[in-house]
Amino acid sequence: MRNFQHITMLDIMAKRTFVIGDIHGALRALKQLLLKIDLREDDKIIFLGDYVDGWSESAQVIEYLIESDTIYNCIFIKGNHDISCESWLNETILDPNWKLKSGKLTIQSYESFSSERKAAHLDFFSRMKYYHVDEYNRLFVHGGFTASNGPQSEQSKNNLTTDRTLWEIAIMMDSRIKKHSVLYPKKLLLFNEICIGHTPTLTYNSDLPMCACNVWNIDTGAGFTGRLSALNIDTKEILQSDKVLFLYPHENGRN
Ligand SMILES: [Mn+2]
Repeated sequence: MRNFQHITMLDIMAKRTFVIGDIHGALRALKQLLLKIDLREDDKIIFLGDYVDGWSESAQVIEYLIESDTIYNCIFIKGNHDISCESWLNETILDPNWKLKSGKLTIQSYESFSSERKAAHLDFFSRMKYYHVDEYNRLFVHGGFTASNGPQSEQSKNNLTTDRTLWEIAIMMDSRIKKHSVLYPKKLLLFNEICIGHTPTLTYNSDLPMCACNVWNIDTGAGFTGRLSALNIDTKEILQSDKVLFLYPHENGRN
């Protein structure tokens, strides 16, 4: 039988994995959240993408993530907004609207950055993963996937950053339909768990991470009126920043 002290020691020694949702330029929320997590050096952090566009510190968020990567075990998933920012840094703008709308503050945030730092950021964007599957067959992706065989078979990698149908399938499912039922979506069974961002839970009047079937949505609307969230994927403990709009009182974010 394990005594209490033994369990406590195991808890302390357990490696933790946190999944963090869409940041959207909110460096203050990110710093606050990481303090709440009280990170240890052997923790793993999986960031679900959309680091930029929204609040005024997009370039600073990227700089902070590059730094964090040297201290902690981090995995960076690529979001649709990151693709836009990467294209701009690369001088191959795909969407001219980005410069005028969601990218406007992001471009401003780069004003004080040298060309060397911009090149380092471009390199960082280019190294982000479109999806990650861990040793427990858990999938981490920004949007979702449509291919029935899984994200590796997706027609276009960009779909992985923009898809909402995976989440829509999960959330529409009747909770009485269990995994062994023929009605259960086969796609979801490819993975033990799936973590996504991209579709703010604010859409469903919640600023907490949501779970539907085996899909966890951790985009709790930090770019809008919500908070930045972290989910401990093993214990399902949730940590959150303050409402981001209170951290940037003179800004509008993506609202
Ligand atoms: Mn987003």
